[in-house]
Amino acid sequence: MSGGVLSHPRFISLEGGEGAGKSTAIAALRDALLQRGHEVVLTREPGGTPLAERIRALMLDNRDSLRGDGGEDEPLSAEAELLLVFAARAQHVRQVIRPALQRGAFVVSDRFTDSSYAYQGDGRGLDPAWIADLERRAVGLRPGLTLLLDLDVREGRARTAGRDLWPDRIESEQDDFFERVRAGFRRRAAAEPGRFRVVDASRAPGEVGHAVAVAVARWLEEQA
Ligand code: Z5A
Repeated sequence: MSGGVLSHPRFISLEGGEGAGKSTAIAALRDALLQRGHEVVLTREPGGTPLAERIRALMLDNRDSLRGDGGEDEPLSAEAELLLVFAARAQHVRQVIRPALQRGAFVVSDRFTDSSYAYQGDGRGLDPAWIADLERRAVGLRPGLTLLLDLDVREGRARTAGRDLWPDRIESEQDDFFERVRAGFRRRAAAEPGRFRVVDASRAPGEVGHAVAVAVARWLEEQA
């Protein structure tokens, strides 16, 4: 327990910047757990439930979901963005994550609250004390293990360049935003070495997957 937030040993998150390879690495992580006979629930944030996925679409859509009736743009404020990701998370934790943990499954989430500290805190400049308060009141749960896939910002963006016809609201940010996000993730990892494992994501996908599987295997041994 840390400040009213419970750390759960079967709850694992993957974090990192755009193009870090989380979707690819998550398969290696799932396989490492399945090989040991565990039930694994893969999920993602923002999202993971039908309602939370609708909130995700609202938060990330750059095109028309935020237009008023007259067709005028209505920019989403940083504050509203933060509250939307926490609304989605509150729902996700209660509908999916806690029930799965309670029945003994491992839950692997592509992003969790560390992303809010990095993107809304370091990226948008919102007060981390407010984020901590939301984490405590609306979530109350933290992963026991967080794998941070660390990658040079330009390299990550080069990997995803041209992927989407319309980049989403976050993808449309400039490099300096993503540099602040990366620095925020690295600072959190350095401050919590017991929870974080930093993986060099510049290597080939197979090597990154192997590093993730090894990190999880070691962590499971430490828990035994
Ligand atoms: N967000 C937030 O602001 N606050 C919050 O609290 C939360 C989230 C929870 C989610 O969108 C956005 O929400 C995210 C933060 C924000 N925005 N950003 N940036 P998302 O889930 O769509 O975005 P993402 O998590 O960044 O997804 P991504 O860009 O697809 O990254 P990824 O999952 O880490 O990468 P990937 O899909 O595995 O791979 C991307 C490409 O790189 C693909 O073409 C791969 O073939 C290639 N790849 C992967 N690994 C390698 C290696 N090792 N070498 C070469 N190429 C590779």
